[in-house]
Amino acid sequence: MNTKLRPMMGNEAIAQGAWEAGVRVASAYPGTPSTEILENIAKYPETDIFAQWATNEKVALDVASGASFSGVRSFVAMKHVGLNVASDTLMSQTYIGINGGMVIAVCDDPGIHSSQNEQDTRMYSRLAMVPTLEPSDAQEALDFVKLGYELSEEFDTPVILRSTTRLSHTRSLVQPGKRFTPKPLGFLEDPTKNVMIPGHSRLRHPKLLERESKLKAYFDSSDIIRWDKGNSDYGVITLGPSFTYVKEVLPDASVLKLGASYPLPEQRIREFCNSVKRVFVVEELEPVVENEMRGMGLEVEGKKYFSRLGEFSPETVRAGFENAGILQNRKKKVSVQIKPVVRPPVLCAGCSHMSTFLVMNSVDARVAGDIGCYTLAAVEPLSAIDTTVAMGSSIANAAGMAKAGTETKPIVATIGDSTFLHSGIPPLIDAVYNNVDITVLLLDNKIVAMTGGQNHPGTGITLRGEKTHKVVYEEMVRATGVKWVKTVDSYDIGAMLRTIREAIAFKGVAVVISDRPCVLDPVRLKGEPMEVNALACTGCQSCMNLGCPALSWSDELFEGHHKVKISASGCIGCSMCAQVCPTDCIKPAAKIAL
Ligand SMILES: Cc1ncc(C[n+]2csc(CCOP(=O)(O)OP(=O)(O)O)c2C)c(N)n1
Repeated sequence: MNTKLRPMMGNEAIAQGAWEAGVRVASAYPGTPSTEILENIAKYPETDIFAQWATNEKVALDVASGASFSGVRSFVAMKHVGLNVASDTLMSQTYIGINGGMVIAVCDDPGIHSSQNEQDTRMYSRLAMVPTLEPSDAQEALDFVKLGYELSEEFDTPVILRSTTRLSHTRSLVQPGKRFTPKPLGFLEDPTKNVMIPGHSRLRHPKLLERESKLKAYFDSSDIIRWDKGNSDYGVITLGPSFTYVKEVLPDASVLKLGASYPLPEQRIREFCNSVKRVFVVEELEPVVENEMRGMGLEVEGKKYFSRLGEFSPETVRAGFENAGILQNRKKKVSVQIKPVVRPPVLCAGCSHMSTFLVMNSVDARVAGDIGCYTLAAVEPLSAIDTTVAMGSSIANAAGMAKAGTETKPIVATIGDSTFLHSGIPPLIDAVYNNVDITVLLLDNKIVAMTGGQNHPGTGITLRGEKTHKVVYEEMVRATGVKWVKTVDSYDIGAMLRTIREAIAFKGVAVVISDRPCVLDPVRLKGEPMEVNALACTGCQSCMNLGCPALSWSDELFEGHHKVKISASGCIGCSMCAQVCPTDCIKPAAKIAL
């Protein structure tokens, strides 16, 4: 084992921490910014750690819970919204506590870089009364995972390790260590602890309250709550990556760094407040620490100067302290204004989602969308998605629209393969059970494309790249009671259009499976590029409506209007543009040359 200091991404350090802590079972569902944690755990030998992709976050937590019941250390990772899915288990697990230690890494996304919201996981810490550790850099991420297992086992509790995009995806130097191998404990026979029925839960609830006060006392004397003494005019209480911004902006300030955001070390906070004239809390997202301090009767300033929205940076933290009168307003520097070119995310050249959503427009459907790469079809030029709520919502949203009875358009739910397996099956059963008339379009691109191409039960390959059972969607869909199912290659736009029309005409739940692998994963597809015969192109816009990034308008004018050109390096030769061209002017490059 190489124990030399080396740069690691926060997520890599979390994985290293799990391995060093002797974790036996690790489970996750991918989601930015957490995905690389399990990908890195899977690099350690299987004899050390069993690592798996779960179908969703609740399943991931339940697998970890099972391993903990059996007396080994278990680990779970997810993005912040994943905890919504896993929260039902979390709320019982906190009553049960643990047998083998359990750490749940939850990665928040302040600034909504790649999520549907920017909820603050620290709210769940309070709801579930689960201790929550807040590393500021990659070394702490590693150390706090290990500490998490010690706390978990000492206080009989799952522990949340909270990261954010900045920490998860930034590299800093880390000192890796050796693996500790805890002795497996075996199953703990204790129904009052393991079986959550009212009579037992009632006995467990007071234990949570006891646990909370013991943890408070622990954090009051723990060195992860760090006090950097400085100027007594003001002091700053902060945590996570914000700590590094505060140190950069106010290197000599008195700072109380909270290595844990729940429960708060009340004694230390009071001492700190007594030592300075003004106290600021610098925390991203919700005023969680600030409000609890107010509840302790302390005078504190925070969100008045530091936003509840988005991600902090040294600049935003500096601006907050300028507004609070702690730092002088910097003179406006004369600077060259560099305006970055806006590059909105687009579907890839040749993405099979383009044709399916083009067809949605052709049939003028009311489209209940879901979450995945295909959500990009909501924006121009496709503009083909009417609603997007949360993972797995599309089918039940469509069912609700159908039952509302106000819709004049055909109602179609569109859902990706991973999302279908994550949370699309219960709503499909529901739709059949309640006799709704909708079409479901299952977009099987054979990968979790959105999060970077992970495997899932529909690919038949495990996290470690081993072959396993592969879900057969037609069989699964029929098993829910659906009577009308057809699979069609979405590169064949005509066939897709005919199939969708048939599905819409069917009374009841009809399922169309779009069968075409992602152009990037597992292998990058590159076929013979297409070319436009500029003499025949009328600039009619039909092909441009696909939103393919390999297509653009030519600079030169032909007969007074722009024509389409195709980037030979971008085009993968899928031919979808050629299929929709009314003048038949798009052909494989070699054919045009002839
Ligand atoms: C509860 C939750 N977990 C994870 C994610 C991250 N995430 C967004 S879309 C997606 C799955 C996308 O895969 P798929 O449905 O197959 O569509 P594709 O991107 O391949 O088109 C994931 C894991 C999320 N947004 N919400």
